[in-house]
Amino acid sequence: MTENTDIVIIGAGFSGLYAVHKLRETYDLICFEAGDGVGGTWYWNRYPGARVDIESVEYSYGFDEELQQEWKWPEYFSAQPDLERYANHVADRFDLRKDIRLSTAVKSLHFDQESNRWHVHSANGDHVICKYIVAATGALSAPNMPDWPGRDKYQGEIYHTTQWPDEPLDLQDKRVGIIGTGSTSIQASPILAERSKHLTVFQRTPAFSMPSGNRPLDEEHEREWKENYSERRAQLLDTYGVSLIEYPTKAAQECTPEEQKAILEEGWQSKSAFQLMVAFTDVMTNRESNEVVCEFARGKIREIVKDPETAEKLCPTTYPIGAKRLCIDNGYFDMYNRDNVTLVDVKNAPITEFTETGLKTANAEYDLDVIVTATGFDALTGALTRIDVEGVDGLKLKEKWQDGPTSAFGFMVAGFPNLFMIHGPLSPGALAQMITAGEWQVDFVAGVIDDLEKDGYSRIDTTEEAEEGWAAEVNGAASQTVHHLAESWYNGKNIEGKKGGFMVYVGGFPRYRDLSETAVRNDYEGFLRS
Ligand code: NA7
Repeated sequence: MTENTDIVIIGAGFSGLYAVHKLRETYDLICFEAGDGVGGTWYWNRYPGARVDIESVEYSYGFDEELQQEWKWPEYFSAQPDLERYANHVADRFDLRKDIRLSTAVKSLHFDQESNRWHVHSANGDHVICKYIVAATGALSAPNMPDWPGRDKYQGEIYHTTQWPDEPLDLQDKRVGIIGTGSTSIQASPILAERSKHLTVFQRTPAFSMPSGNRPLDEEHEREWKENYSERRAQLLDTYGVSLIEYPTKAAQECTPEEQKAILEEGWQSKSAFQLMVAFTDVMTNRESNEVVCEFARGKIREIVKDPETAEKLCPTTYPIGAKRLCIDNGYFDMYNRDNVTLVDVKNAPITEFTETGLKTANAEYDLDVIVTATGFDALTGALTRIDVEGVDGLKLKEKWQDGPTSAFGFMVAGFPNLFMIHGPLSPGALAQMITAGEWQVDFVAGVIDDLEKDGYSRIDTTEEAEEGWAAEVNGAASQTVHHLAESWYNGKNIEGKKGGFMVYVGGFPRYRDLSETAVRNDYEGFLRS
């Protein structure tokens, strides 16, 4: 059966849920969600230790005053079950489920340029014709699973951290191997080490990490936030959506070594995630200042990890701090002082294959009962390129993006009319606070759709010139920072063969908003309406 609606929303994560709430005030819509529950990232990532790295009082919705007053977060940095509970609460409270089809992955999106309508097919056989697509598909939702040979012959259990089983795993007598040392592994490993007989960590690139300072949410702190929520939410949009950081006034070189040390020590103890990245005004823009912070963070690793050889292996030396996502941990480095944890370097001796009993690297074999792949994501583009998206004249999104993603303001791609991305490639999404920034993006898209309807247009597209202009803005901003000096999911270098440059806009959320809103105000400069 073919159905007709105004808007199809893809994804019932935090942005998708808000898009359902916002857009159905005016339009008919259907939201497709691949998972069998809502919450997106916080539905899929249920590995032990999964926890947000931004304080929950701000990493939460601001669109409804009663919701934000009534909801109580138990901790400063919420664990996955609390975030999933919150997503479910929001879905129920605003009666969103009636427009959401769970367990329904979108398989293809084809644009019919005669009727200016999208044809949406799901893996379950749904066929929906709609005018607009809102792709709230998530920046980190397409898992990366390196395809070493021999997976079929391995007799043990394998779990990607995004596909963790619902039932608790009994690991007590098991030898567990975890591949990867990004944020996910840094959160999961200390817990796996406690629960298993032995944990082997396979590390390709060591990570910078600082203690999260997680603790039960202080009532005074909560009250203070709740009393000032409206003002605070507005302020969040003037930063990256993270207000709890203390912003510095001095560059590293303006401080004596003693002052530097005192500031960094305070940052480390600050109980505020990411403080090291802004310890000085120029940490993210000046390589020398950045190195001061790197050396401080390495010093902490050497202090915590008792075995000097392991400590050295854990010290990042090949990229600036903050250039890859800074990790936040609860006892990660200390874990290496346990007798049942081994660190294996797979940079110099890479993993080559699965064996019947475990993993083989270029110089050794490891027997493992359970292998955990904490190998990250085909970030920013993967969720959409894994769908067959076809725009005008048979143009496939995957082909259009084969040398790297293009977009105007991270929300539209030339040749794919009426398709709007939330947190798309080249938007600030992945480096902003994603709930607040997502609410802003959904409101912005809703405004564009309202304008089109009001003015009687049936189609909006952007142009290649606009995409080139935006690419120049994105690259210009990235080149001012140290971000381009690391290989990470920000630039796709974590995926073998993935092309393209830096995929996140780091020119600041206020500038992003200003440029996007100015384009709209200037009669949709860079866009074609018909
Ligand atoms: P990340 O940060 O991309 O980390 C993935 C890890 O997996 C990282 O250490 C990778 O090493 C490692 N990896 C990936 N492929 C391989 C292969 N083939 N061999 C060995 N090691 C490999 O993903 P996370 O899930 O930890 O975090 C993603 C984001 O979620 C995070 O930034 C937060 O925003 C939340 P590499 O560093 O590429 O050498």
